[in-house]
Amino acid sequence: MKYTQVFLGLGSNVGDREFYLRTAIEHLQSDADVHVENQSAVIETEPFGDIEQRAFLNQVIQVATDCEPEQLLTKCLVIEQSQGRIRKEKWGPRTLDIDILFFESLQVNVQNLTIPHPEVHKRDFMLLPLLEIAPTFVHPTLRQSIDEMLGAL
Ligand code: PH2
Ligand code: MG
Ligand code: MG
Repeated sequence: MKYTQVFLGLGSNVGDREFYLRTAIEHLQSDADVHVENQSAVIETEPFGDIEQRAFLNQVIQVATDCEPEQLLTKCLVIEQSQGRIRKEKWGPRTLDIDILFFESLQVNVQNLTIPHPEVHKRDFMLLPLLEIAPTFVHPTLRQSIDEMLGAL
């Protein structure tokens, strides 16, 4: 069985933020098709973008999976929903956000899924945790290391 190495970005800025991140990882661990291989530290970050919201907790985890990208996305959305996420506006406050940042070096561009995550290189709250658990990873289209992307911010 071919397992793909995937990096997932977790974020929460509503309610018991630590609980939501921990529960997200537990859900992924209990999924037979997903193996959680590494976890960054949890960091508290100022809201990025034009939003006045509570600070986020962010974390990046590495998983190995034999799922296709869209299957994995569906699993992530189901977990978000199980944690009470309600989507009203884009970039609204969220109990739990699980974003696929990288799916090894694969590129995906379908309606609701773009991989690599189109903003990953602009977001220190994704790059700093990535630097911790995947310092040698190179962005498959930008061809920049995590270090280089952080340096460009
Ligand atoms: N997610 C967003 C928008 N802004 N800011 C921080 N600090 N952390 C996030 O996870 C985040 C954000 C949209 O997904
Ligand atoms: Mg997000
Ligand atoms: Mg998301």
